[in-house]
Amino acid sequence: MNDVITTNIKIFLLSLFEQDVKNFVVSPGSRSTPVVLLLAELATQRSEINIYIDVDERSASFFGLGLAKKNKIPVGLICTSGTAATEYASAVAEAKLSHIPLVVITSDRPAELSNIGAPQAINQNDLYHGNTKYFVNLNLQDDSEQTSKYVEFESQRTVARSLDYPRGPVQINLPLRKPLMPILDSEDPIVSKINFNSANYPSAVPDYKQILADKNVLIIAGPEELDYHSDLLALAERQNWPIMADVLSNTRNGSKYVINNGDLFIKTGTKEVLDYVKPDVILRFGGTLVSASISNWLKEVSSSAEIIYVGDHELNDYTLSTDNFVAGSEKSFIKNIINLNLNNSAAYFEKLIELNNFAEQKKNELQNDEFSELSIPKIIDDNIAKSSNIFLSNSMPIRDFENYYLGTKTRSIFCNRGANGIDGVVSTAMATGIGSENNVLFIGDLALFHDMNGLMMAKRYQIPMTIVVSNNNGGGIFSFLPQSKATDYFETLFGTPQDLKIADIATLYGFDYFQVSDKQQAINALDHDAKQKIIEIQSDRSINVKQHRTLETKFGSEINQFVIDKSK
Ligand SMILES: Cc1ncc(C[n+]2csc(CCOP(=O)(O)OP(=O)(O)O)c2C)c(N)n1
Repeated sequence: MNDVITTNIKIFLLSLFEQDVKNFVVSPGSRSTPVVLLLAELATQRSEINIYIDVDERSASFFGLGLAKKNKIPVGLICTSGTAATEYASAVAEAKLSHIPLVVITSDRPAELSNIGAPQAINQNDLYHGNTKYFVNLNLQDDSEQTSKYVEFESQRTVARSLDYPRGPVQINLPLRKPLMPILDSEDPIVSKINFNSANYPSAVPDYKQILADKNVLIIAGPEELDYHSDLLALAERQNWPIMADVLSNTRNGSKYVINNGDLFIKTGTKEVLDYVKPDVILRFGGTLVSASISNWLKEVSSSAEIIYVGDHELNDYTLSTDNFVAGSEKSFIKNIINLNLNNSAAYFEKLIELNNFAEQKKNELQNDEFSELSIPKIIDDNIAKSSNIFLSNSMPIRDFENYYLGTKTRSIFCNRGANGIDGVVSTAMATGIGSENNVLFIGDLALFHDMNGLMMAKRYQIPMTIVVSNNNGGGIFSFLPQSKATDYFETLFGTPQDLKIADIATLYGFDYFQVSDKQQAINALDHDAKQKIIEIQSDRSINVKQHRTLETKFGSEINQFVIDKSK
């Protein structure tokens, strides 16, 4: 016979399993004992269950975020009571903003140990308030059939809530009373799957034919975790609409409909260029754009262009420029408009693509084979396996990829771009590398130091990973910002050089290490068959700013001239 705690925890875990929670990241502790022991036992019976162990809850939560990002199914995080649970806060905030389903399971003291000074007892009720979609305190120790039925229902519904659009994190708090040892090798209760279906998606789209017919339509594809990229490309092809593709849209894959230089056009273009690219209608997909220039431009063009924003992004639009929100499935929306007969000419599409091709060629000529931070995106793209994933850190790696990554292959590109944190980048990247043979993380020195514990997971699970570190000894982004003029204080407050040796980090975690100072060395290092390696590229923050600005100025005058010539 099972005791109550064993029965209800088994029901809880089987319920999670029924709702597809099969990956768990567990951090050790005492209060979670019955949950993790029964989970470990369940994993011996169900091969689909994977349990990853990470002693650092902060890193564990980002690792869970990475697993959910990659596999697009919810991941369970399990920790003990106390500050362990607060360590999850940053990853939970990121998950909320980037719509990643995380099921955060926090073990807790029982009610009678609250607020009386019991050890390791903090207030865990709705701990991530505002950053989770749902919170429930699940009492597993009431000896009643009704409680067991409730556990079965509520744990399944909570997972469903994490998957309900827009997806996001949920917290299940488990107050547990001693004795905490469950009965192992005992019979499993029967748990049935409950189906949660959504009828929210529009089955028919309002009459967009009127808005879209005979118009210059520009698709803007923003960062996206969901899988509708091929539908979007098919739409572009069918209707002859160009796609201005954010680097995180996962649509930069060599399609001739894709414009990868949107940020540079808008950042460096004169009024003539902006007029040249101006559409009548913008169809927006995906989340907040990496490019601040395109976001600002949206505000300007909204006075003359109709902007339709499609998707499950909580109707978020910080540019405040949308005229029509279409909340719901992008796939359904695309299905509804792809075959509309809109009588569009291909002229707008052709002129934008021509401009983009010219821009791409000029950009490469202007870089002139110089080895700099600017050249890293292309070197990485040209010299890693076709199937390799790329994880980009904030802040310069993602920005440089936005501008200098053409994208000719079908790759998954990841970044923690909900809250743009430099915390947890290594841990998240490691998880996205699980199950893939080739993975690259491109990161700055500070973000690497911030989350060095993430490398423990690489070592423990032998995750194949090439880490390319652009080491400019501090925060490179700040040299682009107005505070760089406060020279008396800048280095101390913003530059923050750490003078740490990256080679020592490689040694500590068992990575091979390469320091490269020219393009050929970088290519050789990328090509090296070490399964786990760190490639360090040293650079200088002030030279880096100059290189960016010089290239942008030259690029701007080339495209301005191109547009003037075309308009003659
Ligand atoms: C958790 C967190 N703390 C601080 C910041 C602010 N921040 C943004 S970029 C940055 C510096 C990053 O430096 P590095 O990783 O070396 O990359 P680089 O800017 O040189 O490309 C900082 C501190 C942040 N985004 N997230």
